[in-house]
Order: sequence, then C-alpha cells, then structure tokens
Amino acid sequence: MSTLQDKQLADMPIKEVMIPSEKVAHVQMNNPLEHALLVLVKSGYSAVPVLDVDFKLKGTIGKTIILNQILGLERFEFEKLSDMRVHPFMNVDIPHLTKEMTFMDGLNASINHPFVCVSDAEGYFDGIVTRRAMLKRIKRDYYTNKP
Ligand code: 4BW
Repeated sequence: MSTLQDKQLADMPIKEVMIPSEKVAHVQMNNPLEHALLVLVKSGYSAVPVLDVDFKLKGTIGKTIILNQILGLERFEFEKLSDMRVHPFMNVDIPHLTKEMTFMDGLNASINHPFVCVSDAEGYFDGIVTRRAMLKRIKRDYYTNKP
C-alpha cells in the first residue's frame, strides 16, 4: 500500500461510491408502519431511509423497532400497524454526509452504521453509502487489479 494511493482513496469524493437515490428503497414519514414493514420485508433490508414529501432526509426506520411496537404478550399484534405512522418511530439520530465529503468521512461514519445517508445542503436526499460499497472499493484499489 503506497502512501500516495492511501491518500487518493481517502480524499476521493464519497459520491463515487454512493448508491443514487433512485436505487434506494425508502419510506415516507407519513406512511403507515404497515407499509414500512412491507417495504423492509420485500426489499430484504433491515433498515431504510425515511424521507418527507419533498424528498428531504428525515431519518431511518428498521424492522426491529417496528416489530417491538407490536410485540404482545403471546403474539405480534399486526392489526395495530395500519393505525401507526412512521414518523414517531423513526431514528432521527443519524449521521449524514454530503456528496462532496470524502471516502474517509464515509468510512468513519460507517464504523457504527451499516449505511450512511447522503443529502445536500438543503437536506434533499441524494443516496446512501454502504459498508459493502466501501469494502469493495478498498478491495479493488488495494488487493486486485479488477473492477
Ligand atoms: O437485497 C439485497 N441485495 C444485495 N445485493 N445485498 C443485500 C441485500 N440485502 C442485504 N444484503 C447484504 C448486503 O451486503 O446484507 C448486508 C446487510 O444488509 P442490511 O443493511 O442489514 O439490510 C448488506 O450490506 P450493505 O450492502 O453494506 O448494506 C448496508 C445497509 O444499507 C443494509 C440496508 O439497511 C441498507 N441498504 C443497502 N442497500 C440499500 C439499502 N437500503 C435501501 N435501499 C438499498 N438499495
């Protein structure tokens, strides 16, 4: 690993490994929790971004928090889900990046988060950066000559 190569990757704009918004499964703040659970189960992801009607980033929501809301004594009370909305239950304490930030910023944020959302200065959602995309890029740059 050369120092030059280290620095080139570390300083690379994070947008080069970003999954763009049109390919990211998401839900809206006012969606019923039932819809959010459907999106999560159908997409196979454990958590996805939450946006508002203007496509601004507001938080994330995951399967575990939803299932915890309907955990009864002996069964999941799924019938409750259609009356509950996403926004009271979403996680708003999330890191986020802008497209101009660096690969190193993304790597730091992804230590504690499987994915990190990218939004612009006004809060409009641009996409996500995943641990997988960053690990693939490190492998490509340091351990193979193949894309
Ligand atoms: O449907 C899937 N397709 C592929 N190709 N890989 C998947 C899929 N579902 C899970 N995986 C793999 C990935 O390696 O399992 C890892 C953990 O998934 P997660 O967290 O717990 O659902 C995935 O790792 P990753 O690609 O680094 O993604 C990290 C997290 O980012 C995922 C999920 O919460 C979110 N995510 C990734 N791609 C997304 C997405 N959320 C919405 N839309 C997308 N396109």
